[in-house]
Amino acid sequence: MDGSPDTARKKWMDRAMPRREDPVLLRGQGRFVADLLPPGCVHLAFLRSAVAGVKITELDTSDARAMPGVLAVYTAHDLALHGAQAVNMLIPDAFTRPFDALATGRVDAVGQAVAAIIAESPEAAQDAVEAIVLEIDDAPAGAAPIPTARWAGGTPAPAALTVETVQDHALVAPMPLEPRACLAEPLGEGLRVWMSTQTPFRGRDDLSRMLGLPDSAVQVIAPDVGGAFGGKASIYPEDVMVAYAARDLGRPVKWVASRSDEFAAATQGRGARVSGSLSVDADGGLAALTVQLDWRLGHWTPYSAYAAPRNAGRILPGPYRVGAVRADLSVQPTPGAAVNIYRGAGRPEAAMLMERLVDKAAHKLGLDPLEIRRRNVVSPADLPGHSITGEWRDAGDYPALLDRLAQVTGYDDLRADQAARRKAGEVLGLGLSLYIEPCGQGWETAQITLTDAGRFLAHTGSSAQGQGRLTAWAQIVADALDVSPDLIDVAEGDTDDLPGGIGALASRSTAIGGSAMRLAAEKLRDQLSGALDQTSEPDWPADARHLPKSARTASATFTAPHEAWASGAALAQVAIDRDTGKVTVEQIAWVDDAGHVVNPMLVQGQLWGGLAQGLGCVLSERIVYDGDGQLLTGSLMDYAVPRATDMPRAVALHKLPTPSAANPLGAKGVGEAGCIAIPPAVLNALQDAVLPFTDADLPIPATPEALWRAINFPKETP
Ligand code: SMO
Repeated sequence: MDGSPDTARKKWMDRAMPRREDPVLLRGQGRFVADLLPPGCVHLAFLRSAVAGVKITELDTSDARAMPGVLAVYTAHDLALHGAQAVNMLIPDAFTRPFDALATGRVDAVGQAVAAIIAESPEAAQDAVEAIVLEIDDAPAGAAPIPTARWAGGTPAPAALTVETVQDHALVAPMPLEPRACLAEPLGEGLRVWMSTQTPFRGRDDLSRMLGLPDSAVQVIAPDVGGAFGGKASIYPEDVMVAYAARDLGRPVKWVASRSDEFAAATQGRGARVSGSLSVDADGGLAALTVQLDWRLGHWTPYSAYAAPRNAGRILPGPYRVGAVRADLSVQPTPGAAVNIYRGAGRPEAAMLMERLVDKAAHKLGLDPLEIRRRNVVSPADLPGHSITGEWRDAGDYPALLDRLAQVTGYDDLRADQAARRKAGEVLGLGLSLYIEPCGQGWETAQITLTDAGRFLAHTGSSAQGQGRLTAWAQIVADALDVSPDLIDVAEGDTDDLPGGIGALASRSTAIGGSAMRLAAEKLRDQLSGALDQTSEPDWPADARHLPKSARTASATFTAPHEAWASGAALAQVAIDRDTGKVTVEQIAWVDDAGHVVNPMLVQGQLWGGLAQGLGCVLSERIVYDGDGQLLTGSLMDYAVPRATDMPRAVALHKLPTPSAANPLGAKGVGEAGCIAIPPAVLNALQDAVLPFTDADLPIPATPEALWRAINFPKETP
């Protein structure tokens, strides 16, 4: 990036305009934060703690300050910050634990930043990190679980038996392809900050507050962002440090995380212990559900820390009718990285619990898993409507999802086939899941302008991280304006373009961001057609570009009256190698209700991506800390993300759309569906596969070792 910040920004904007005449997919025009280097830019490196649960007894930076190329060294004592980052208190009785930009007195997590070095090159900064003297003493911190919330409703019905399970979800890493990065440039009285984030406006609000600047003095731009999955939904200590140093030194400051930094210091997902008991009557009718959700939160609370536990609690009992529900939540600060939303955000935990409990009840009663679900699903006649705990739920047809799944898979034949292959010695399982998925609440903004050139420039307050969102929004705008999508340019990710916005998370981008786009487009269409001379047939939209500028821009904010709730059903067929425990996912069949679909190809991409991450959660991914808070899975050598060879042999995606009653598009969310649908279907299939050996609960993830033990040493399986 050459030239002044303004030239750089103009280049970025020019590049953001699609070049549709060029069909080549790899154009080398991606611009991520790591690709940007304004003149005079200096580089920031952190000294990160290698241990946790300690107090700092000595922190000597004098040698580091004297190293060649070093411009500044910061410790907590050198910082003067105002206030703390915001936390969305979705659980009102919960606690907040704001982060320290640099560790203050003690260290609670491996990877926590203790000092920051600014140098002329990234290498010089890193070299100087080695010259800092850090002495520590053991000071373990213990924090008890804090009971915070309860969701309850109904009256228990008479029951014949009760099944129970305890699910310890492994912590997992969101693992976007692009690690976090931040670049802050002094600009006038304030800052321009390039950040790899899902939520540029929240970044602006947090940074301006913590730096003591007005909102208007901080511009945040999220350029190309290479994935996020919830891991870039909150501002981080590193972002604040970068912005602070840029202000302090009056120079552009850049920091790019390594993969190791991300393992230790990016937010993680899941990690909760979910215990449940379900009583059923002799016909398999669900009588009562009691759940304990124990959520670990890591050492600081990101903005959406409470979104996941709240989702898990409030969506129980999932798509089923039950006599009574009671779910209690406790939250707990834990040594280790902060725990935040990760693709699915609490919905996977709720689905995993219900789907296992329902299967266990079916097994006890000698019912087929499909049959017990059919007997208990909420009727479409009751939707939209309120759940037993008072949640508004969108239109949907859960029985039809099950029927379609049974039909497209030839379910009865699959069961017969399984019996035959089992007789021949194979370890084979079939598993079902049925899920619901609330998809984001609140508002989003949009603004559309007809340019002098006769093209429409659409700004969204939402953002994009590689999902192809620009294409979907262009389609929505084109549809409302009745023009070709080729005439629409979409811009996102720059807080100077709109007064406010939220971003891309909670599967809300089409339902809420898209609805805002549609409202703005309808408004612009009415404005333009009202201003056009109607005496002759106008050439639309070409004639409209000659209208006064004021008539050529329209803005809208869409506030969703309700969340859109998606739903779906999935079937997994798995085979386990009895000598190695290796799992082959032979097929996934999946019927998804994402409501009105704007772009089927993008939806398919979301389903596939979520499926892959869902497989990771149930089969292989786990962050492990030892008893001292030491991170044992700090690299991709120790942390097993699924690879191409782990993908299912066959995947069949089917749609059964019921339009949402919560927005004018009728759209629901789909981005997180794979992480909700796939893990319970696969875990149920694995439990079904090992049933000839043991009915003990498998761990999450169910690794090859755990499966091998279940098959070969079933009595020793806990
Ligand atoms: S886990 Mo998402 O980015 O709401």
